[in-house]
Amino acid sequence: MKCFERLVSQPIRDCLPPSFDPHQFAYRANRSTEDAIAITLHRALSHLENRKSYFADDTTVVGLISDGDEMAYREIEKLDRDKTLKELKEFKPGNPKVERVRILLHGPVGAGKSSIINSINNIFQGHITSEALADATGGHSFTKTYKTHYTRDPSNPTYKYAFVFNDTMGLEVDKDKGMPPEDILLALKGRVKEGYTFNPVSPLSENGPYYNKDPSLGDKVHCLVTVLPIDTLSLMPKEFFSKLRKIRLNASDMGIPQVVILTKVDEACQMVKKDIKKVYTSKYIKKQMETCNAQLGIPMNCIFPVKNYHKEIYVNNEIDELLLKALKHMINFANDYVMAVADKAH
Ligand SMILES: Nc1nc2c(ncn2[C@@H]2O[C@H](COP(=O)(O)OP(=O)(O)OP(=O)(O)O)[C@@H](O)[C@H]2O)c(=O)[nH]1
Ligand SMILES: [Mg+2]
Repeated sequence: MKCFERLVSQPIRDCLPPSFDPHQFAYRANRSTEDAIAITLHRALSHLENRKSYFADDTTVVGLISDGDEMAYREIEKLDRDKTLKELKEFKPGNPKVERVRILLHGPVGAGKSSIINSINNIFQGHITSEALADATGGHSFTKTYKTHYTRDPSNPTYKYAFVFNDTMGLEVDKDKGMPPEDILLALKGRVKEGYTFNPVSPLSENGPYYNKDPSLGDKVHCLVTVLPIDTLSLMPKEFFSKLRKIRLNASDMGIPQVVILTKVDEACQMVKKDIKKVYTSKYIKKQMETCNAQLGIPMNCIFPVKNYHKEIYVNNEIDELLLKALKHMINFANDYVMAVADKAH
């Protein structure tokens, strides 16, 4: 039986399409019966939870549906939305050489990178927008080109606020699929020009027309954001975390601050789905934040769980609050970085 498995298992795995259902465990690398049991238990318990059953356990699986601790693990101080928005609108980088701080989003396919850009834009515009196109079909990355996304003042659309986002193609576990990690490092250094279409089998060439030979401080990235979908984090292979960690270590060597955004909190926890304000009391969400902390080495206070706008047709304060908290930190970190560069120059 073992011999037979060795003979046929790899060829079957090689044929699996990238869009293969993540809950299908057979012939999938690094998946075991334990994962299947954990997911099945979760489904069963979620079902019971919907019928108002109560569990007081604290295991990973039960945590997924638990009502959470009485004590929140992060202060849920009410963010003054209008005051924060005003501060962000009036923000100016602390280094005169930089007109706008640059935030780069990277992460797996379908993690919600483009949706974060849209969601933040929605807050500033006061209505639902689709600046960065998002897609639900899965498989390979929908975003393929390197583009800077500005947020404009709705009362004066020629005025752009002092922060920009760069969206990237989704990363994949397999080599030669998804965004080449080398291109993320080039983007961090400001080497990738606007409009470049990523090529999974070959990183940007130094001699190509989209290679920026002389990047300014403003072209460089000032804060790197790793976007991960919290609902499928436990299915993410170890190799993928290693890939992300390598990128993070390279960014650290360049002194670039980093943030992790965990999207899809509504899909991960029934309690949060019902009431997004409970995000900091969900044991499951806390556990996933700890996984990121352990796997990537990112401190807990740099990890932000959020829910993006995806099906809503109006903006609402509760969704905004989590996104604004994350944005405020990204901008503060990016500003600290550009100010440190200014200090070094003197
Ligand atoms: N429920 C839920 N869905 C989300 C959330 N964020 C994104 N989505 C959905 O997830 C899907 C993928 O989102 P995208 O923003 O296109 O993801 P991406 O990381 O840009 O994906 P690629 O460009 O393909 O790499 C879309 O259908 C979104 O509506 C979230 O917080 N909650
Ligand atoms: Mg995208």
